[in-house]
Amino acid sequence: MATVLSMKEPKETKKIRWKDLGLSSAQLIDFYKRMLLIRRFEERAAQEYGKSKIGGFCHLYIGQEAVGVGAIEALREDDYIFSAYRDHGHALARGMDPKVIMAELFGKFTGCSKGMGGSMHMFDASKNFMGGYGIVGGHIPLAAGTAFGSKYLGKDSVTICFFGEAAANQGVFHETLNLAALWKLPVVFICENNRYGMGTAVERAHAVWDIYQKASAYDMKRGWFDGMDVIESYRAVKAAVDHARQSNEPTLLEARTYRFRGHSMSDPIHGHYRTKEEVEEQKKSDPVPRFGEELLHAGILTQKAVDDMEAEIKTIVNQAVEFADQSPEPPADFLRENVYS
Ligand SMILES: Cc1ncc(C[n+]2csc(CCOP(=O)(O)OP(=O)(O)O)c2C)c(N)n1
Ligand SMILES: [Mg+2]
Repeated sequence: MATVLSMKEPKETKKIRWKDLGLSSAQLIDFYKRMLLIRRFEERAAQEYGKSKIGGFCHLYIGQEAVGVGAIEALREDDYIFSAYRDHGHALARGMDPKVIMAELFGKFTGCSKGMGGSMHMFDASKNFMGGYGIVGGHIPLAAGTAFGSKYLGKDSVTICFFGEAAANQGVFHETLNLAALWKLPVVFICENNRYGMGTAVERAHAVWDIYQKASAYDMKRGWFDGMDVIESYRAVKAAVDHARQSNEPTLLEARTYRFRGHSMSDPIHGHYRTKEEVEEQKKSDPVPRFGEELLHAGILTQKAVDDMEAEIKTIVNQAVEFADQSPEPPADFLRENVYS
């Protein structure tokens, strides 16, 4: 039997820390703050779900924050972002208003999709945040669409597209990679390999466990990075985005990450598909405290600054919940809006 895929392997990549990337202290603090905001926002969303303030599907991004923050920080404002259904973190990383995101979760009219979309349908055209999709892999060709549009119009904006590793087994993933390589589209595909598609482990579903190698069939640039490390995420995505901008060439990146919560709010944290010990082991690499400790150690953050940040974020999240709670439901006649026939 083949060896079981380990999150810790391969480890040979030399870590390039921020000094090599020209990041300022303010940017590094912003990375941490965004990850912390996502973490606290989603912890609160889980509580509100428990109180039935949020209904329907709700997939948390807890554990994967470093991927979204590192990747989105590598973008310009005119670049496009596509996400799947674990999208609150990406929306917050892009700077969407936490109030509007929470209101969407609550199904309120003040939400970014007027309360008609819910957790899986975050959207903000003003930030080129193109959603939020519930069909596994369904959004991957849409990302090729905006990339094609940029190239066709002679603009140098790049599209990035997040999806899970299970989506890389969908036919549409392969069809899109083929066209993106053939047509040389400025798109970076970011596969967030959190090791499970619902309760199915990578090694039970994929013939090739190094997801990034699937791009070799299309002679596409490819690579993997430590998705539990925000600096590594930034470094890898920045390089791929810069390359796409300069050469119109796509890249497939595999972020090796881990989801700490259940697949969705209706699922248990470990279920029968993974052990409590495995989850605890992975939490030793929790991207949020890991980076916080690094910044404290480097003297970029002080404990007082961290405490102040926690307090500020608590207020932001409280205000988001208050706003969502007090907002109106969509009016009944709005049901007919955006319906084709
Ligand atoms: C086309 C399609 N098939 C099945 C489902 C049901 N489903 C929802 S999430 C999911 C697993 C996807 O896992 P992955 O792509 O690894 O993303 P993750 O949830 O780990 O972020 C499945 C099978 C779906 N939403 N769409
Ligand atoms: Mg997965």
